[in-house]
Amino acid sequence: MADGRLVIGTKRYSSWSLRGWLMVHMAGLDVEEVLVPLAGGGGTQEIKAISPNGLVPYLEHLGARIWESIAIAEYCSEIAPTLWPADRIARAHARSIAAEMHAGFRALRMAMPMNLGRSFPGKGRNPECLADIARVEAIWAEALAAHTGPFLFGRAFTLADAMYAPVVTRFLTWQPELSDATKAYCQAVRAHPLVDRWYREAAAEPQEWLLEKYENPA
Ligand SMILES: N[C@@H](CCC(=O)N[C@@H](CS)C(=O)NCC(=O)O)C(=O)O
Repeated sequence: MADGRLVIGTKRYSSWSLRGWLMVHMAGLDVEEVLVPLAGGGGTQEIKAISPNGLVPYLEHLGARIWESIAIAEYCSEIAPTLWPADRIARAHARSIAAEMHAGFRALRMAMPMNLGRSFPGKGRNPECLADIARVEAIWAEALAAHTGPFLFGRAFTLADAMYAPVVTRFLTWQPELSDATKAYCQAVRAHPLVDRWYREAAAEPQEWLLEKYENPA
């Protein structure tokens, strides 16, 4: 029997679920995956009935109940401390940029929602979204330059990379103008075995789960 469960939404669309799922798999937790298809517009009643904040990801593990992806990151790092960088200063940096992702980039998230099955080059751009993209690129450039890649803090895929993985998918879908360093980082994240697995599982989801709002954005 599994040690608990991870509740997530539709893999094609649920960016926060991708974060939690990556973290739980990186930590090697033995949990059952419970996937609730998103209804769209935040109206998934089944999720509201299960999760304390009415949102996914939601983790139950050996008596602990954890919601909010940043809290799931910290819980997973208690089980697997190497998921944050070993160096204190790098770890503080990684936690800071993970927290910045958790708290912000609303314009980017609104203008370029995650859709792993589509490509919308040239669309979704507005000044606020482009400002968010510029800040993401600056964050990534600083970390990549300091730790020489391919991931933000060097050779290991850390919890900071997990927090930004859905941004990578947005960049691949919406294809804004990006630096070469950003594009190389996006390719490294896309090629990570867990990210690739999530993409394959998203592609296998039933047609009935597709939402018009995300398939044909304005
Ligand atoms: N701050 C939350 C955000 C979670 C969130 O917004 N999740 C969305 C899915 S990506 C959700 O559960 N929506 C509920 C719904 O669509 O009914 C976190 O960090 O986990």
